[in-house]
Amino acid sequence: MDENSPGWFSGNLGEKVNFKKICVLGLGYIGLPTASTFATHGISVVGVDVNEHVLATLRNGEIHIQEPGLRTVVKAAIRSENLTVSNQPVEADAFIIAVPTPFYEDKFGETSAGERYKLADMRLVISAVEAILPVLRRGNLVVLESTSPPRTTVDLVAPILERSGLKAGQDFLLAYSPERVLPGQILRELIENARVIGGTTPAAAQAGRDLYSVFVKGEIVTTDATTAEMVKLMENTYRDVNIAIAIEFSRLAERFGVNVWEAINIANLHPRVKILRPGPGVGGHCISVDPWFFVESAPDLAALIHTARQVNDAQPHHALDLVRQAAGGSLAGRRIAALGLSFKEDVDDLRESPAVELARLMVQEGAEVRAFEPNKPDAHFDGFSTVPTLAAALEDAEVIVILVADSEFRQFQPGELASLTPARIVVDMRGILVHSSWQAAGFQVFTLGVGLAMGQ
Ligand code: SAJ
Repeated sequence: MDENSPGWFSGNLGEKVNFKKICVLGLGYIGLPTASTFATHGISVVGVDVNEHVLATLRNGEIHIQEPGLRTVVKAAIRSENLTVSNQPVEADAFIIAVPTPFYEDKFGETSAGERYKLADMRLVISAVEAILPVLRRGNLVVLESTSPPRTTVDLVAPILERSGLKAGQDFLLAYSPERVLPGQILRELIENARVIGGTTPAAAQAGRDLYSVFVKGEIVTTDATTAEMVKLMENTYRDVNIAIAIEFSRLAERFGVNVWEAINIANLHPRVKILRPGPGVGGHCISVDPWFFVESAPDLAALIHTARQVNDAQPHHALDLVRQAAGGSLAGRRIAALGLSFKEDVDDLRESPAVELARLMVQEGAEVRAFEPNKPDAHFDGFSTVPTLAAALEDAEVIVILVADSEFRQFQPGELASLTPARIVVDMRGILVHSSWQAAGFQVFTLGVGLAMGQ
């Protein structure tokens, strides 16, 4: 449906709304950059979070998450006095909800074929919407940014807000606008990416456009709220399914004695093929979560999406087989340096990280794991510890496992590394090591997706 579709944009779009003051609920990876960017663009912003530690950190001029450039923007926002923080919303022209939507760890749905699927935990969205109720006023705009199952804005958010006695579309404006930024590049993508605003009414979409055009330089596309919700889920599901096929190719390559990395590079020379990269699994708080929202909402229609999730979720176990093989058949008592714990390269985010999962599985098999994550040197887990330096992880290791393609690891010189460790076995889960130079330095190299016929 486009803006000219009959019946959709037939209403009065209203005057251009001039937003002076907004409230951003949830000061995490999306809310904090969003709040700060609005503030540095002259809008008065109250950032709301229920976590007192987060508020105290921000009040002290510090930040609680790592993201390139974020500290500078937050500091500028606070210095300008346009950004203040609070534990509850205040009256404002617009409210942006950017709280997490995880899934339940202990509750599952079941398909008619008896297969389990994960269920979205919407409690943080519900409490954020409820927190707005006492301060919601006629003429306000409320925007949900949290990734959510289709129809959440219409079926979950609107009825809660209407408990105020005000009616969505009539007394206040309600829209859905997903964030689409890539961790590691959030501040640039927030401004430059195209943005979709889905209104529950045309006027709401238009007001959303007025709000985000304060800083968005990419194209702003308006549509209805449920389409915008689906767009977000489609983007991440598309990526998840494509990673699943890359992972399946890597398993096939191992079976057939092929180097999948070479095969992918060659296949990608085809003008209409763009195969992604296999790895130890799919993590983070988006790609490994969002496809479940489709499965949950329509299990009978989402078989391919469900299978892709199962392939990706099983991958740490497959990666474990490779480590076991590299270690000579058993991990019991073996000292393993696990390099990289974050869900992907060059970020500090360990949520849903396949690297953490793989480290846990190695520990369960009796390995002594010393993990080093350059972007988060002080993480703690049951059964294994992180060490603050690469040297500490390597000093008495027998096997080195590279889990994440951090820039630091990409620049490894095998000769230098050999002087830091007695280990002469290295397992590469990301296809970043050049076998010949590592072999020349005395290492035996095992790479995910590289079949044994490649001469290991
Ligand atoms: N991964 C692979 N192989 C690849 C690409 C990724 O194994 O070829 C793995 C990564 O290692 C990681 C996971 O997938 O574990 C996800 O990483 P990612 O870089 O694909 O995506 P995210 O989670 O950092 O960000 C995604 C982005 N969505 C898309 O690219 C469609 C981002 O634009 C979204 O804003 C973000 O999800 C989100 O918040 O939804």
